[in-house]
Amino acid sequence: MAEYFQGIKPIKYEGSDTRNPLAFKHYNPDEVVLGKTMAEHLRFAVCYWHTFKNLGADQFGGNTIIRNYNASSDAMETANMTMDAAFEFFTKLGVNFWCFHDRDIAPEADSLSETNKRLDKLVQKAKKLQADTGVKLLWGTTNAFSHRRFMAGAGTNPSPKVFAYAASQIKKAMEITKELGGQGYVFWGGREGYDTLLNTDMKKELDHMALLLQMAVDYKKKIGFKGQLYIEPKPKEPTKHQYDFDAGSCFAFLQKYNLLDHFKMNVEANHATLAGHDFCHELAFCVANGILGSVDANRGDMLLGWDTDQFPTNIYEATLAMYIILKGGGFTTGGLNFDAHVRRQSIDHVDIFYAHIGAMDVFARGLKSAARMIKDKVLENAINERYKGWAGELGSKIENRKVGFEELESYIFEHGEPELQSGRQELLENLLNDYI
Ligand code: XUL
Ligand code: CO
Repeated sequence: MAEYFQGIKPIKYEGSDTRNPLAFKHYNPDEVVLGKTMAEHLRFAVCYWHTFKNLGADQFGGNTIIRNYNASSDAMETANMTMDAAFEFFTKLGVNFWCFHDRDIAPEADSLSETNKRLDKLVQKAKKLQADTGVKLLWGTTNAFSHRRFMAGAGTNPSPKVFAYAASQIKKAMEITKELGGQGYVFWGGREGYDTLLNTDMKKELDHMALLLQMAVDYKKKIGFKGQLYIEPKPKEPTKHQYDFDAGSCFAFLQKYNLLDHFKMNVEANHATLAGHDFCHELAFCVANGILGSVDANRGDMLLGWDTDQFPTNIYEATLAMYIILKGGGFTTGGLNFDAHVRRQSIDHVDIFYAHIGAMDVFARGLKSAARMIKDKVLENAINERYKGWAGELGSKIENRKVGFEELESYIFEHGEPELQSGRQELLENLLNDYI
């Protein structure tokens, strides 16, 4: 079989002193941290769309990146070569998982049935490559946002015929995700939103979006797909406003439409910042509400207001993120999927290795620091101290609804002004830095 990443050997852990840029300094897959290996904690996944299909085009210019597996004028031959290259990459990098959209792996044909036949060919190939390499599918998904038929949305489209098309595509994508043993299935509502209220029936669109998800839940049961369903929040882009704005609005939506038992969140760092939150806020909200599922690990740029999908490099953020994830019980079906692409000037094949190695090392460092913080109970002790009043008599009376407004008023008349305490933010920031 052709080798696409020639000259690159499997990436090994060499420790923090190595100067080899094609080695891990911190990610040591078999090293045990808090009772599990780093590989089991972090569950790294490579995404197909950015890593193999993104060729550097942006709003102002076309492709800059030339790939040796993208070399055939025959679309199916290119799809086959791309998949061989992808599994070579997963294996050399040493990740255990991958993620894909249906349209990433097989090109669309003139009809849905023809497209599905093409997809089946590539799915059989992926099945064999998964068996040969041991690489597993973290999640599958549908691209129901790129084709012009979806310009006004998929589930939220004003036309029931487009809704039906999206449903058919999701049906097939769920089948192939099951066929490949996928541990999850993601819904990212790429165009499930609006550009102008002047042409939008918002209530109808929200109801229809829920209907599509309810049908997906029914079909999941019908085919016996055991994977976890996820919603991936994003506030805008491509539409002006997306209904899955952030974890909070998704949580409300799932409750309203009785879908909460069936979905968890796939939190993407860059989507969090677009929503005016930070990554850790979204993670903490999900943990607090029992809906953290998986993570799209990437970052935006402080000065650019769009979804730049850059590889994560911020050790501070990765530490706090891993702390929140570990405190939330860690990943079960989910993992850290690098929904990120190299910059358009990073045109060499080796650049996608550098990008992933750096990102994996960042999260490995984050994991190790977070584990030490958990062992030493640094934040836990400080937080317990801050809320300790709630363990006392007054606190437990309030929490157990033993008192109402009148009793609380009498309490204050009797005891007077509450004593105040420092929030200790600066001290805690210093402590966090000590662990990084
Ligand atoms: C888009 C995005 C998607 C989803 C999957 O911003 O993040 O790639 O992760 O459809
Ligand atoms: Co994403």
